[in-house]
Amino acid sequence: MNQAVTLSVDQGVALIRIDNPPVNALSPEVIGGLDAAIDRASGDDSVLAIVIIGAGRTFIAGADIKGLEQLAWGSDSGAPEMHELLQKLEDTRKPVVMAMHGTALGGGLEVAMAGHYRVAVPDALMGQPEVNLGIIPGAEGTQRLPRLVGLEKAIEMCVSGKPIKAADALSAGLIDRVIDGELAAGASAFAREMASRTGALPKTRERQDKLPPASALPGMLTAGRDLARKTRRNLEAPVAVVDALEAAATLPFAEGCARERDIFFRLAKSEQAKALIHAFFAERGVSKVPGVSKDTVAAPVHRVGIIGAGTMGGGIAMACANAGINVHLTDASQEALDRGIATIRKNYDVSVKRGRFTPAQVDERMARIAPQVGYDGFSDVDLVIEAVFENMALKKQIAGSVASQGKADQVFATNTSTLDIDEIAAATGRAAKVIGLHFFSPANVMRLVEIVRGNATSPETLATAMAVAKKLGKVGVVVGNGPGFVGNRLMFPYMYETQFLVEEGATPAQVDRALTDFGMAMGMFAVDDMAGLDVGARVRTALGHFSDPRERRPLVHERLVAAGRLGQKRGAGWYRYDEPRTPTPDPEVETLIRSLAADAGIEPRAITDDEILDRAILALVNEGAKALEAGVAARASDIDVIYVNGYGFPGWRGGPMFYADRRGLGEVLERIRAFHRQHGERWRPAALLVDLVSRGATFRDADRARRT
Ligand code: T1G
Repeated sequence: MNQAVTLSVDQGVALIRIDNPPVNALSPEVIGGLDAAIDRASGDDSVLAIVIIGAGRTFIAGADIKGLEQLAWGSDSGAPEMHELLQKLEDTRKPVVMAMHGTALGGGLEVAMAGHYRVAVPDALMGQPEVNLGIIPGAEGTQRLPRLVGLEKAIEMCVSGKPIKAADALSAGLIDRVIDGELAAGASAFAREMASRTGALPKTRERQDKLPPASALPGMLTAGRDLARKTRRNLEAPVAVVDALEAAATLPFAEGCARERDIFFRLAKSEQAKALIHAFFAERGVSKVPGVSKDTVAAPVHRVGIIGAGTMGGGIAMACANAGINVHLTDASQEALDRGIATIRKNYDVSVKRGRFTPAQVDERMARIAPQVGYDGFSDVDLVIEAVFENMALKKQIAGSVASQGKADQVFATNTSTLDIDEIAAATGRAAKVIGLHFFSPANVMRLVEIVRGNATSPETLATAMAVAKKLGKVGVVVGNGPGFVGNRLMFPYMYETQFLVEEGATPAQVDRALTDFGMAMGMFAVDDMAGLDVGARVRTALGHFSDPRERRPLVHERLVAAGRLGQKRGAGWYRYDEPRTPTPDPEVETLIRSLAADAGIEPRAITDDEILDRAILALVNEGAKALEAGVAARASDIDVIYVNGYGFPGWRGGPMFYADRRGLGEVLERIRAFHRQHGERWRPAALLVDLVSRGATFRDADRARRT
């Protein structure tokens, strides 16, 4: 036994408690402690049955991912050695009952499946999320899970990586009982019941009854591989996990486990595992903000006032209502308000059709959103979020009239994506309570929120905004107040590069295909059409881009706007949209591009996909380095989190800065220097990049140096 695992005996039940905060990860101490505890309980004649339970907020949330990170980067010391413990658990002669609350994930569920029985509280979550880290279950989970829930359910759980709730687990055969009352007591009672039974204890590894007949196998495996390829595009692990699950249905248990291990270790050192584990810790790292400690008091937020019921305001209202927060939603006119509420209702109806919410849940959420004209009650809300269209004068007027009326600890947030937070804050007379909360459309879906820190924003206001982002289930990344903050600041050089490429000979479709082949969720031209070309034009003007006449400026975008081709909402932009959201290349646009380029003396040439990718992605990287230099981004990993969660950058590449590291900053700098020679000032390499290359360092090294 050790600090991480304790044992107590009560009325014949040995209660083995795992206590390894914050999430009872399977560290070597936990594995060693469990092993010793089982030995003790097995050897104690007063013990009739054993219950294994987690202390704190959860059962075991998996192997220690810090160890997996070491394994991914080459040291074998991080590999979880679990086989002996699992065998010992299963071969114990006294009933072993796994009692689950919070999350039983990855290695945690694998430990649970080696027990003879499993019980859980109703809101416990159980799953094999390993594919989200670029690996597969490595502790015999791919061999035991199909034996408990059948091959199809096992494939669904392992390919999606999504956890299931206790009720689903019970009907699937993963657990034996749902415990409504106090878990330890309920599990102990269940264990005594099992101990009173005669007959052999059920060993999962010996179960065959749930495995499919050989005749059904090919169909299930094909469906599984199709599911993996369709729903987890470009990811290796979801396809590989089906191979391991196949072994469960075709090989004896021990051979199946060996097959699993081979696949596990091959993937554990893969580039995708490195990238996805980086993304995991990068996302957790955003909560470490200089000046904001665990002791900084965040004001509680139970009531929010949202100004503007348009696309953004409506989406933010839904995100708040989904998180159980009451919302006052206002707009300038009853008509605008009604339109906003109707859109919210329509979006919820779509969620019901997709099975995300029940009609009752929608009614509950709609009841939380109180539409009103005027600001009645706004002085008492905990947080005001202003989401009116991008106009400084209007935002300052609203900030001045609303924020100045607010109760003392009220926070005023603006959803601006381009405007100066400090200027808006100055209009309130209480700048310490003002912050930027930059949501991404659709705000009820997109996980990212840029939390924009103004010069006067207090640590408490920052802590409150970070807590609100977490409560909304968002990833809140704190950024500095600069033009375009971080996300948009990087996106513009990326977008302009794609527009220059089509002037030089590529087509929008070729550029977008190269980007989606690279793994981007959408090509840049399709994104521009979805967001609306007029929005891009307004932001460009607001940020003062191309105010220097010597600068090369894109030729086509403003002509499309002038022609009313604003994108999807007008059925035409860079593409034509006969079907609502299906882009079709439009020869009219290609003719326009060619003629404007010719007028500007630009000779069309053949452009490779490699050049497209380098000019687009490396524009992101170079600007990212400049954002770090300017201090608007605190860490390179924050930029990765912003691009993976807000701009459709592939998580399996870790994010633009991680991608550059893996590619080799030396090669990246060389390419950028070549573009600088060819295309001029806009490609001047960032000083930070030049410095890192000169020291043979990476963005990851720079982040680590910042942490110390
Ligand atoms: N290992 C190490 N640290 C972990 C961890 C883990 N498995 N899970 C969480 N943490 C840390 C996290 O970094 C953060 O630290 C703190 O806990 C709180 O996390 C053999 C090989 C459990 C649902 O993929 O999904 O088992 O920032 O902010 O929002 O087959 O954490 O405070 O310093 O996310 O309440 C499989 C990963 C591993 C689950 C809780 N397991 N974790 O969410 O808190 S692979 C997973 C989560 C495996 C086996 C294989 C979530 C959570 P810090 P948090 P949360």
